[in-house]
Amino acid sequence: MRTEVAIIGAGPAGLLLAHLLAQDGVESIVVETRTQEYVAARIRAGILEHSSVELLRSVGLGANIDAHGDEHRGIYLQWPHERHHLDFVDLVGRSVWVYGQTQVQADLVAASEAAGRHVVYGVSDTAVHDLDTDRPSVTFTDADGVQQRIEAEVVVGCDGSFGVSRSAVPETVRETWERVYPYSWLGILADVPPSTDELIYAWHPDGFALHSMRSDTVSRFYLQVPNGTDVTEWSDDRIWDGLATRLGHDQDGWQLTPGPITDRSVLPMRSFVQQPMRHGRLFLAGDAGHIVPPTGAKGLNLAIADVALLAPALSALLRKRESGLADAYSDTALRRVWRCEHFSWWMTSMLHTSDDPFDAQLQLSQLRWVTSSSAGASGLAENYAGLAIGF
Ligand code: RFL
Ligand code: PHB
Repeated sequence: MRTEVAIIGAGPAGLLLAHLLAQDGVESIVVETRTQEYVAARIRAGILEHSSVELLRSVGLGANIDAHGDEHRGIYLQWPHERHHLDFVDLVGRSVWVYGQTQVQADLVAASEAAGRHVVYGVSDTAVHDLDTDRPSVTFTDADGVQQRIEAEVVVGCDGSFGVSRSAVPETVRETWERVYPYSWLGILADVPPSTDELIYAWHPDGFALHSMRSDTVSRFYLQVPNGTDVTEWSDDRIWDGLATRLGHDQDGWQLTPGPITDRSVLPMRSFVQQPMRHGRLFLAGDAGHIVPPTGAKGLNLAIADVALLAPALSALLRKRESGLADAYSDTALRRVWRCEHFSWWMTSMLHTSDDPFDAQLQLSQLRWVTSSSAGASGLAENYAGLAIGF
């Protein structure tokens, strides 16, 4: 096979990149290890930043967000006996949208199919070659067991945190940073209307809890749990009791309504960055280049921001033979990546409890400051609602 851009990974980064390139008339082929059904069913992120929504709307992917998404002015931050609303629209003039990654993925697949784009699902043994030349290639075994090769001008690794692209950058060139957190999230999806109008991020001596949502009838919750937690240790009753305690059921008349749990899983949390995000004719985008803990809701938004920068850079490189934007891509993307890395680490550190009582006092002091000072609140709001793409 021959194409201009070979894209590894059909998650949000890969499919959105293919969509943006096609708008500039640049051809691509996407290869994906999983089946289309598996990718479509994965339950992950839930919040779109202001800039992500603007970008998706500007490229014809906003209709379902406008019809089914839920615009939120802000979030609640709470600790025992106190709940405070931060209104991002008042603070920084930007809102966020509740619109699940599953829905984003479905919109991208629908657009990809409508345009007849080439996505190869169910591949194995993906490998990249000749990255130092202007004829790089990707090889893989297709679902029928046949060896395939895609010859391209550029290869983009959108293959997430367990992909192969990132390790194709030679060790002598790449630098990596990592932080592994001493806790995980137990996440559940429940068929019950949300008990809140906007997300609640709760600090509690028993551990962090988050009340999120997917729609008027589906709620999403997370509980801080120790690393290595076996999901079967958490019965439905234990989950709802833990959420009720941490989220403040019966405090000031607030009630948490439980319901049938339809999905549950444990997510480990880490921060990771690899730089540069380009080596020769290989570019990295999304989780392939960086990972954030989910507390700041940044993972999906960073993936969108990366490809929004990368698509015009590749169009200029391939259409006009201008390399300026492509040469600047890694540095430009990494400025925003590191800002989001810091914000995600900061939100995580402020809200997750440890065994050290000194930490708890620092966290409560920080929470009181963020919810009572307009400077503190605006800092959180600006980062949460999201910085401009290209920041
Ligand atoms: P994705 O979505 O992981 O897509 C990468 C795709 O590449 C495929 N792949 C390969 N394909 C071909 N050859 C190979 N060798 C391949 N290796 C991998 C994979 O099958 C996959 O389809 O990365 P992308 O596109 O960069 O998008 C990033 C976001 O998905 C990610 O940042 C967020 O979902 C992170 N994340 C969350 N972020 C939030 O903001 N809030 C959340 O609640 C939240 N929950 C999560 C998450 C990530 C999770 N992962 C990765 C384990 C929950 C989970 C479970
Ligand atoms: C979610 O709804 O899955 C979600 C929302 C906010 C976060 C993380 C996850 O910070």
